[in-house]
Amino acid sequence: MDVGIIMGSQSDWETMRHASLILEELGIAHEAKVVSAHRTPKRLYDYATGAKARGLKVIIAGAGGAAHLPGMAASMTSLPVLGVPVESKALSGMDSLLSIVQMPGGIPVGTLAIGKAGATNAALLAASILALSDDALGERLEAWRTRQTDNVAEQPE
Ligand code: RP5
Repeated sequence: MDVGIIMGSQSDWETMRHASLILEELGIAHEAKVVSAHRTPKRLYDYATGAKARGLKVIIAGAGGAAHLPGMAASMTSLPVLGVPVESKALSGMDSLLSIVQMPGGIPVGTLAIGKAGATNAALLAASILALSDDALGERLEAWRTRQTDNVAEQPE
């Protein structure tokens, strides 16, 4: 398992499934789990402290509101942690974004855009990281990017 996707709630899956879809397309082994910093802190501790030993190479963490999951995961592992701010009902994800991006110096979280775009890009960034030591994946990633370019029509209709 190369990539672990974790999210603060079942309700985050609608956003985080887009990360899973991209990883699937690129043939990257991954898992997805609900791990809440607030509601299941022991699950988070066990997940983050055990991630490296289990062979995970990148963690993608999505949460909304007071979104402490990515930062707390990053505090317990030196694996790269990519944070996805989930669009919240009350503040449209601004709360999620600011609480994920404003980490203190020393504990990095690579923070992506709010919502679907962030989940998609977290998976693509994870792929780029993994491709540094996996040429075949690098080729699949290049092919994915080429297909995307080829799919942009010159005319709007
Ligand atoms: C956060 O609170 C979760 O990451 C989710 O985005 C948000 C709402 O969770 P639910 O009330 O839908 O479970 O912890």
